[in-house]
Amino acid sequence: TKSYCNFPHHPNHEIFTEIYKTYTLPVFFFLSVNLLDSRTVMGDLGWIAYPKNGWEEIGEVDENYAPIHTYQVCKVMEQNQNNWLLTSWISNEGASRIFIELKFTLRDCNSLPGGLGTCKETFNMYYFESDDEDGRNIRENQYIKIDTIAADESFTELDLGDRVMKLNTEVRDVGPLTKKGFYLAFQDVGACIALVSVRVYYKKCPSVIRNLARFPDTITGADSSQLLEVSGVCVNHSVTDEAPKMHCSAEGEWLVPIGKCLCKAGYEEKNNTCQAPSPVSSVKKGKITKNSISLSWQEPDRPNGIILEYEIKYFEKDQETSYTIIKSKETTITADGLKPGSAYVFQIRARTAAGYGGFSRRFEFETSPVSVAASSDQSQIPIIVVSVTVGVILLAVVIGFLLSGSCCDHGCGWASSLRAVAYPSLIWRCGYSKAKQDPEEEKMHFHNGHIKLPGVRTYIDPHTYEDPNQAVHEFAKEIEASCITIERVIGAGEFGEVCSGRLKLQGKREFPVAIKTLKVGYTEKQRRDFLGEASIMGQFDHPNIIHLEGVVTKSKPVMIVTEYMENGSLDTFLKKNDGQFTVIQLVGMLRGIASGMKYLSDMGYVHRDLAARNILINSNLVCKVSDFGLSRVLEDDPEAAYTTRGGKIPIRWTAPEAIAFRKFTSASDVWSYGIVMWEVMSYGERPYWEMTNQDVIKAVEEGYRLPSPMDCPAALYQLMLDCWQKDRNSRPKFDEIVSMLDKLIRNPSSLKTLVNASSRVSNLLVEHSPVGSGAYRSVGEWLEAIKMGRYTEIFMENGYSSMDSVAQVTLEDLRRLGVTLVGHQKKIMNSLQEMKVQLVNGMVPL
Ligand code: ACK
Repeated sequence: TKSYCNFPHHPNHEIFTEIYKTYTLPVFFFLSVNLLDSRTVMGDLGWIAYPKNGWEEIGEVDENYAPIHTYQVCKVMEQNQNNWLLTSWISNEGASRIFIELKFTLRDCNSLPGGLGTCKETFNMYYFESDDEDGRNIRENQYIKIDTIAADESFTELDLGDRVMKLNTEVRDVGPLTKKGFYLAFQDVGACIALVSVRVYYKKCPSVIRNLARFPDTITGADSSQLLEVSGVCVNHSVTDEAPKMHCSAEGEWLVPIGKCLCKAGYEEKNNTCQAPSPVSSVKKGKITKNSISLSWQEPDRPNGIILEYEIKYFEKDQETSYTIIKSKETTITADGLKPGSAYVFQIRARTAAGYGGFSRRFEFETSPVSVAASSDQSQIPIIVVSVTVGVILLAVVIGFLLSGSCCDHGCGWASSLRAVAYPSLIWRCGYSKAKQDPEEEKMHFHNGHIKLPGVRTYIDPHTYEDPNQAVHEFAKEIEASCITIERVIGAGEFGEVCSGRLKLQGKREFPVAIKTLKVGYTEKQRRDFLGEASIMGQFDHPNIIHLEGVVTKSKPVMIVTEYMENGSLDTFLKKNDGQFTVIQLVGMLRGIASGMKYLSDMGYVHRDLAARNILINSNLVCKVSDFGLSRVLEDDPEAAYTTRGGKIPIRWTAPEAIAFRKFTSASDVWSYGIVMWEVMSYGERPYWEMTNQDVIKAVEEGYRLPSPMDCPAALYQLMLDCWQKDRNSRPKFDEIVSMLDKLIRNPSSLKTLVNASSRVSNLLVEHSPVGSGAYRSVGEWLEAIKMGRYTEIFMENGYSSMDSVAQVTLEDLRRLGVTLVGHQKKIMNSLQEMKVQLVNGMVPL
């Protein structure tokens, strides 16, 4: 039988090496922990074949003389084959779900010379659990079948000739496991197989620090859809704000962080720790001789504890590899034993009980040259003059300090100009103006008809301030323009460009920000409206609300500075990443938005323009509500259209009562939230597609609602429908939405039930849905309609040029065509399924 098999690895070593290269390419296994990898076992695998003349190990070695454990069997000519290959005992190391990855080649039966009725193209994989190594020899029927394994790619004589390697990779998972380990078994029933490698592994979510909480290495759950809720432990010097939790998915990903820790008073957050003092920022030289340099410095701006000592590192310029460290409890030192006339670089850092802070920037000073030191007293005159001048300036600075506070506190007056002369580095020290830091406390001083209830913060409409500038400075910190570096323009806002850049505040590391600018030539009203957004945003403090860093009003251009959200607006982001997220990830985004909206509604703030385009998303996929325009007639929203009553409203997102009689409430925000849910689950599809605003108003009034997005869990679609109840009092409140989403996240199997194709169809606004819009004239039109236009060419090239031929496409075909993203496969298959349902119902002819 060997002649039929002629496996590429045996005896043709050259071809084998090619296979080996293929399968040793790095894949994604960084979250998996191997329990067995036959490729890396140097000695005997200890596997048993039964009967003895069935599976056989091929005693090959690779180019490094490492053994290659490949087993083959090829009894395709003989009847009733039942060949077992049993592995040795594999400990599961506490994992309750394990994965088995098989690499194998399989001979195509059709390619064998005629009459091979006995030839098979599959084999079976089994397992048997046991607590120890006894039990491998139990009877076959006690093994539990995992699956029948078929090849995606079988090879023929022709392939051998072409040396085309068709190595199959199949992965199966098994769980829940209840014992300490298990055996695997491979049963051949008459195929021509070479089992090239077996890898057994489990997955885990690796330990991580998020929101200042440490989450341990966590083995994934037993169920493939299970999310394990894991509690985090606050890092040193931090305390719980809201109990930190995350969810470890079956794929080994951390999802849906909830809660956070905060650094204790006196500590600041740095690289996920609350550890250390801030760097020393100002270092002055003192006496300098030809062999020594004296230095003094000030305590770090933020010691974050008691400074125990300083570490001073110095080295001769360009000789960094050889440096000296001095430790000192004082804020002065003298470095001696230096070379005359040479430049030295100094860096200083402080240590508290929490450890060392970062080093200061490099300060460079030069020792006196020999000639100067050795020369007459006269040569010292310039030094004395300089010293006296510096002394005078220093005195002026000290007085300046006493009189006017710091430059960054009050703008740069005469004192700061002097300081700029004396300490060039100081003019870069930036900070906030003395704006009131805690609006809660300050609110007591500003009546404006608002009474602060204990424990309940309420939103104050900036309109209630006679002087809008007062409102801005009540809630927003003034930032000096010199603290901001603008890097690039990222978009256009109503009032001017939106830029990305960096903000460097005193005692803080520089960090990225978004900067909205007010264009030149603005009117007073435009300025007021522009800054109004900051007055609103500045009142909020929530992880799902865009955070205001501050405003620049004292110089031009006027700017609003917010945290930077790497992935920009949610609608664009989802469109760009169509089909790429798990349902849990999407629900995580929705949970964040709902949580932000709950906060806003608790504050008594009605958003009025909640839509995916007004949600920003960062690199951790955290969504934050943004766009708090003061003129809540939505001048700046391109989606907003004038209603018959003259208001400007984003019709598709707005509740009927708000459109009809401007009844904007948190309940109308809930309606909009339902539309956002729909946008998210359909990856940024436009609500009601290309229907006109008038048609949308009419359809909604007549009781039509958007159909479920494709692949949408029924529970989520039900929640959308609840948000779109005509009676606003029947809609859920945001806190109920948050609880509902939390429940779904904790119990992901509840998300498995999808809205089925036929009920989706019956609920469609049929004439407007791209999927339901019936007879597509071409394959291209159909693929475009479901946003899969990128595959049109591949379909056409492979003979799927008519809708009739497309109707026959199977999942296997899609894979063969190179549609490898599961999200895309689902989208295409569901659309086909839907068209078939419509056909059966006689609704839409194909
Ligand atoms: O979709 P985008 O990239 O995200 O394009 C728009 C653009 O500016 C005009 O609004 C982006 N944008 C607005 N605020 C921020 C922010 N805080 N972080 C990052 N991008 C932002 C938005």
